[in-house]
Amino acid sequence: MAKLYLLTDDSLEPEGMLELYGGAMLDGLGMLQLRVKGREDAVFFRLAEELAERCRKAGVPFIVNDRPDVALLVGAAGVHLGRGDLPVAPVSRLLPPGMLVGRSVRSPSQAKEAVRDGASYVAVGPCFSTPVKPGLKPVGTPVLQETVRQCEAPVCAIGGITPSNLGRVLEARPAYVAVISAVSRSAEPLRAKELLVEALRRDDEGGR
Ligand code: TZP
Ligand code: MG
Repeated sequence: MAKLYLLTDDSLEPEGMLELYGGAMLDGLGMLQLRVKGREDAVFFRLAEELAERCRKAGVPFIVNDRPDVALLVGAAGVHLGRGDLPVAPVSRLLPPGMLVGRSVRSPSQAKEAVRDGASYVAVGPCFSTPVKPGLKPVGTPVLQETVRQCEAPVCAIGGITPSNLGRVLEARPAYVAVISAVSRSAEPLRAKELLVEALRRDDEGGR
């Protein structure tokens, strides 16, 4: 069954972020990623520490975006590295065995390279155009499908995923479906998350 991988919306203020993601939002998630841009390290660290603790209590793996040092310091389940971040190989040598290293990719060949370098999962996207990364050309679901087919590690679909295109995403059988705005910019974020979790469960039951 595909699991919901929720990323924090970096347009929120730190307090709003804790409030939105630190409670009932964690129920039913496959993973939570702290994604923060342009904040002081002290602010990033405090958010990471707090969300790591809340995820531990909720039993949700907690991933820190961009920063292996912060992931290590707060005892996160792993780190996610984008195309412009540190390379996968040295980071996976640095982190203790069992800590996850995720990598963003745009093609099956990038996915296979990331896994060779030690990535634990790859995130393919953006699958569709997204307000979060407006300059990035979507890769489309055929690339997602091909990556799932060729890559040995779990594949996460990301970018512009909404309830209305979720069906097309799930046809590719990703291990994770990642979203930001489908939850955070919905009128009822908690309800939007619940509906996504429910849709993933229904898809799983339909497929068995
Ligand atoms: N990486 C690729 S697309 C994306 C990231 C962080 C943005 C995902 O946000 P949304 O709102 O689910 O499109
Ligand atoms: Mg990054």
